[in-house]
Amino acid sequence: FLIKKFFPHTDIYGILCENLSLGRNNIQIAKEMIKAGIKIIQYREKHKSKLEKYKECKIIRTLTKNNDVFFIVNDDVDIALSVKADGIHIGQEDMPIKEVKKLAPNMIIGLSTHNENQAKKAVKNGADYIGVGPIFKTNTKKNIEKSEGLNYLKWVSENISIPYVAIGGIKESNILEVKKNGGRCFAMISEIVSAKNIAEKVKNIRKILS
Ligand code: TZP
Ligand code: MG
Repeated sequence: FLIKKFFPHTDIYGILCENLSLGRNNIQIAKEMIKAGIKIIQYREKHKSKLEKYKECKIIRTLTKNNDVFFIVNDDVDIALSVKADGIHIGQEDMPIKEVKKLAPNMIIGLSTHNENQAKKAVKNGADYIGVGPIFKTNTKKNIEKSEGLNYLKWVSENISIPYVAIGGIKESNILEVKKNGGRCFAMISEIVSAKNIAEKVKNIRKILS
């Protein structure tokens, strides 16, 4: 199954966010991420019209496909389907996972979780992977449910059988701590998209992880 190919190893899960990208656009950042060797990219854009998001996803789908990069769309199941993304990522306040599965039966579905109950429920309802966080305090996502952070991650690593991705405030400076608490795949927004030199940032992070 496709997900096995992308999630078993310790690595970076890149998430786009144009507002934090120092004036560069999502397409440029996606190209930089690909050049840096990131193998999972999520399109997450809360401030654009459906049409703009669709157009960007269409381009990023081609770029990711040509470079063997896994492409996940946040929130918009319709866009994910129409550009033939590899997966869709949803949150606790989005459509129920069972309904998303009905709409997109062949797509990887990721669900953000913030506590043990949500994680267990995600597994029961058939999520392919879960987001685990916020691990640390972050300014990137406001109004996020609190989590026990590293303790919650540790619990997931010991109790949950599906792939999981740590997220929230992860940086080069604290990623080793995340790894020590069970982190295997690390989702980052600001640390990557706000890096002046993304390739160098990724290289430095990988050095720390290895
Ligand atoms: N979900 C949980 S925390 C978060 C999301 C989308 C934001 C992560 O952004 P950053 O900049 O890596 O802290
Ligand atoms: Mg959402």
